[in-house]
Amino acid sequence: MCDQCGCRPPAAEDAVTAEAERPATGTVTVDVNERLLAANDEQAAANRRHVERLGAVAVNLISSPGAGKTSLLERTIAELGGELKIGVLEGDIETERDAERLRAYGVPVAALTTGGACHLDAPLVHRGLHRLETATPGGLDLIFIENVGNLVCPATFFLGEHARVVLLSVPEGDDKPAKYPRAFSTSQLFVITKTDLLPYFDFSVDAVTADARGVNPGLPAVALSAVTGAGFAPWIDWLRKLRPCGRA
Ligand SMILES: Nc1nc2c(ncn2[C@@H]2O[C@H](COP(=O)(O)OP(=O)(O)OP(=O)(O)O)[C@@H](O)[C@H]2O)c(=O)[nH]1
Ligand SMILES: [Mg+2]
Repeated sequence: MCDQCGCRPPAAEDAVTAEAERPATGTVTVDVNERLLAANDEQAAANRRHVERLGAVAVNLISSPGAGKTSLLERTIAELGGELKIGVLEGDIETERDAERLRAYGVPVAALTTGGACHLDAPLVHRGLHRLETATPGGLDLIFIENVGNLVCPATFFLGEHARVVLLSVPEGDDKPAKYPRAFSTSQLFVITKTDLLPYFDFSVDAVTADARGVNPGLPAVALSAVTGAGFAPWIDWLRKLRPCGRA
């Protein structure tokens, strides 16, 4: 799927275990990936300083496709937009559909279209920050980065965010944190979405929270619905408390 982070589809003759995929003779692939990630991390650190110069904090949203990232942002902007100056970097493989949804709420949105890559990287976010800066000369309080829908590769790429939030929706199942541990172990908040659907799915909020804390002990969690607004207050409070990271 992606030629940057090493997640190429295996050739038919490849064995299916990581052990078997390890090169017999050397570490060439690993070295290339390490250099790529080191360059990304360097740009990400610069992004973070850039965000702070704008007076803002940045939040990176990660989930599988359709878990409810854009819906969460729509309702969050509606609730918090009058209090905080919000900007969005909207990541998608193709189309500006999500960016258009959020522009309808009157906030500046820079669409970051990856053209195939399954995650955002720090250089792309850097370009987006300049576009947001041009659109908002007065600065911003809060910058959301909606990552490409994917629970695997985005977890490896630091973008310069002050906080990373992993979303999991009720229809996806409550067994996912241990199966996709990096997304959960590198996040500062776990948001369980679409809780209005709990009556229709065999999904335990307690079990999924315990599973997430198995890979990231003490990880705070909130459970909410962007449709009904249930559970939104703790999420909004968590966002408000982030602000001192970037502002006096
Ligand atoms: N029932 C219910 N549906 C929701 C909720 N939040 C989002 N949805 C629906 O789930 C679908 C996907 O929502 P999006 O917000 O577009 O999801 P996303 O994570 O931004 O998707 P990608 O950007 O494509 O990865 C849409 O049909 C939403 O209406 C929710 O709280 N409850
Ligand atoms: Mg979206």
